[in-house]
Amino acid sequence: MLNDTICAISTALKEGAISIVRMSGDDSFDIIKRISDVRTVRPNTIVYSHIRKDQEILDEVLISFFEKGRSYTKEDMVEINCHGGVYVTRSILNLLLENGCRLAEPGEFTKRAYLNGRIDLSKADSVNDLIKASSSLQARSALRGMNGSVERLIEPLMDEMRDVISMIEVNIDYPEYEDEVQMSNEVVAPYVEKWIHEAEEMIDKAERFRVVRDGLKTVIIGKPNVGKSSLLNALLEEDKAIVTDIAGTTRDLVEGKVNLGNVTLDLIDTAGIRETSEQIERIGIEKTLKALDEADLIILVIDSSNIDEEDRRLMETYKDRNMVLVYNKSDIEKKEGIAISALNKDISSLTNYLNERYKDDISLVDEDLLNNERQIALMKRCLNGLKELKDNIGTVSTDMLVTDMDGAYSCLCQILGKEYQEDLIDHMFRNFCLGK
Ligand SMILES: Nc1nc2c(ncn2[C@@H]2O[C@H](COP(=O)(O)OP(=O)(O)OP(=O)(O)O)[C@@H](O)[C@H]2O)c(=O)[nH]1
Ligand SMILES: [Mg+2]
Repeated sequence: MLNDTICAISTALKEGAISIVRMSGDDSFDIIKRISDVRTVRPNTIVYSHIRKDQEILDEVLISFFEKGRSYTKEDMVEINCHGGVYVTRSILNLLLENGCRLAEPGEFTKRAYLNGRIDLSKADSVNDLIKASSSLQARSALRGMNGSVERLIEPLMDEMRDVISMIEVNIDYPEYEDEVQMSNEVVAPYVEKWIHEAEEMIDKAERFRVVRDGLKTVIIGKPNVGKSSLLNALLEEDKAIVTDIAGTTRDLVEGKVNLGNVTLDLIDTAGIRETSEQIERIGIEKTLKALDEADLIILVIDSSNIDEEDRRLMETYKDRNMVLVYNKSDIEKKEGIAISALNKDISSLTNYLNERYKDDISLVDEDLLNNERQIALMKRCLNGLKELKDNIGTVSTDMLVTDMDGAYSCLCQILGKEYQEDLIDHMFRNFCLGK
């Protein structure tokens, strides 16, 4: 299906100054000549023209021509900048369809860019991430990905693994070549240690950064009436949750998203935790506990004017989690530590603390990292493979290690969407001039 010519409206389909209709494939230049005033196509130029249906002018447009090999998809491409009305844009698209184009599937232009070797799979991931980005951290990390950060990150590891695999295979296939390095399990072991360490570090950094980039799932907990909902409202700068002086006001989870300069929090305000026989409140408390299971960060609110055993029990229960202790109602009594007055919207000691605490993770935006779930999952598979390899080093012969190594290596290939066998064979023949 790579041979057919595809088309799509590339801009949002709503009223606007301009819209872009795109076409990619071998027939692009022929088709545009049929439906416009263009007679000769000069690649890499933009021309002023008219789109016509049955000789009648449909729109006055600018048309860009991209030649095979130098376009987004690496195929011949045409982009029509038309007036941004829904009717006009759709009519032009229909005209392309009537003249032999097929409607592109979502992501198909980028898929072609990948299949035609213009970008690897990690870059294709990033194109999508950039389109979906809703914060500056997300956009910056996606742009880095489009610039090949994932390849830069894992290529040294891949090179080294490939070298070791090829050397073992050379030992197996050409035992008479005595001048080749002899790969014993003792020689392989330190490499494996190093790879495990590198894979773990890549996963750790990627996960830390993903949390700050996509928003920390932050659950506000505490006894009833300590000011949890007041804190949520102060952070969101709106009266989202109901606040009263009645203990047990919040029963359901109340959610909101806030960007505190650098850190983005996905906030959940919860029902105050206490023993209760009241049915609705009890369901609320169960929901609180469930939200806590999935939290990246817990904000435990304490009323500094009224600390008791129950507060201490909560501190003890969550002390091993990623938890921040916040002393609220500092207007009544001020404690050492992160002291705020949610009532007075005086919460800067908390927001400053959070920005400082996640500074290092945020600064990872300037490093080459794995960017998404897919890539991290593959790196974890690679890591598991390497750990098995490490376990096997003591028990199997060196040539048997190649199978585990192959498995781990192929996960890295998949991150970039490369064919494992081809990649390995290319490398072998490049590096070992066996001459036979
Ligand atoms: N003085 C003072 N009062 C506060 C402060 N924060 C909250 N309050 C008051 O404390 C009471 C309870 O506040 P909420 O925000 O509803 O407390 P909560 O923890 O959400 O309570 P539940 O939903 O019942 O668990 C209200 O009367 C608030 O006005 C504060 O910083 N100072
Ligand atoms: Mg509340």
